[in-house]
Amino acid sequence: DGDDITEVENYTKANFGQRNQELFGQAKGMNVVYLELESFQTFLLDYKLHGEEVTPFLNSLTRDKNTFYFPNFFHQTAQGKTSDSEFILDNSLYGLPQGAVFMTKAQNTYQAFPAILKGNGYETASFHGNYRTFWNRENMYKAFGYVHFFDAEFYELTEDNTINYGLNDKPFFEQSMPLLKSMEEPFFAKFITLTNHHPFILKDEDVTLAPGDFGSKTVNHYFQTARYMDEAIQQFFGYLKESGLYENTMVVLYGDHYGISENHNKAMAKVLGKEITPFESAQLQRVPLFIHIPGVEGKQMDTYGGQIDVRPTILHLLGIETTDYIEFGSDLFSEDHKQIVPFRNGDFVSKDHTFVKGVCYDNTTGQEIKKENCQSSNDYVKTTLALSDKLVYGDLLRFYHPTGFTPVDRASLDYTKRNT
Ligand code: GP9
Ligand code: MN
Repeated sequence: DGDDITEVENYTKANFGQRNQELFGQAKGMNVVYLELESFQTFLLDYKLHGEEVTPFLNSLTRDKNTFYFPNFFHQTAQGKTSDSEFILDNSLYGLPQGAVFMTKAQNTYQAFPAILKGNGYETASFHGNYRTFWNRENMYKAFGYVHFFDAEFYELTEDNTINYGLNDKPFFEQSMPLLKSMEEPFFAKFITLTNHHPFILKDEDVTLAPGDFGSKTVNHYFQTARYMDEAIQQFFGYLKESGLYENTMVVLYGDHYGISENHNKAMAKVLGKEITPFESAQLQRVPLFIHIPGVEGKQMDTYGGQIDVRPTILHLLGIETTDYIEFGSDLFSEDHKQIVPFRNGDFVSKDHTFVKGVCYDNTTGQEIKKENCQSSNDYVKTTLALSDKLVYGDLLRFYHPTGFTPVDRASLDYTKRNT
């Protein structure tokens, strides 16, 4: 009820909300493109297979002058996989410990990123080469206020250009361009890639890298589909330039969740040249985050953070105040950003420590240390997850009315056709 939302509000306002004054508004009025990189883990970056870079384009982006690259960024998803990552990014709330929040809590009230941007004059859309019912996206996107959902129905799918869950990334981006160009600027456009998805298969003609030889078919082929995605993204950047949108568009790229599970630890030990201990397993939950803003000087940001922190970070870059919203993450550029990254199961990685299955590790040595070292961070993680869950389970945002926010009118949204 009202008391519960006040408890959550007091907590998030006391803990988060800080900003970096210099970067606030640096991307004001720009288009925003999100590129969700399916199953992409950070270890792929700058990895060499058979002496070759696996992802040359993304590698170059880590050193690009207009890009902030975060090597210590982690996914925080659980059973909801891709949908969890979408939930966390669009709301700065955690997914649920069991099941997928997209499936079970789509009737809740949210004050999500697309709805906030709409209120700031943006046209909003999600683009994806699978059908709108998958992960219950159709219903959850209405709750988030996406005006358009360009799902598989809006693309030409053939036997030849689909694998696995849907349209391959290259034709996906190619066919997305007319839709993107038809949008009113400024726009927010989220593209969810697909090809780099388990079991990581490609048509022969799309293979440009020999498979790995690590004793796991999954791991061996992962490098090939990651290469394909890298090429697709490079092409997309080319399309943005050709269309004239590039200079006025901030592009945010992030990994949704791991691609290689712990079942492949033996192969991963060969890939990385070290044993995959529980400590290393936690480190492997790194996924990349890139924020590319033409005209703004970027750099490598060693800050520890997670998907929960993306929304406040991006809103601040756009010059949009977040103090009226309930958010469980904080601006990655703020001095006060807590460098503690909760995982959904209560484990965490912080700047100094890693806490897995009740054991505290020192990040620099990877050695077990006294549990007390992890105590204060552990308390924080427990509280923050519990309060986020309280909000989601209780549908508490229905009692919360941010100043200047226009609630979403779901009934006006129909993704079977193009909304106007
Ligand atoms: C399906 C795609 C993959 O549309 O987003 O979902 P995942 O299996 O990664 O959760
Ligand atoms: Mn996924």
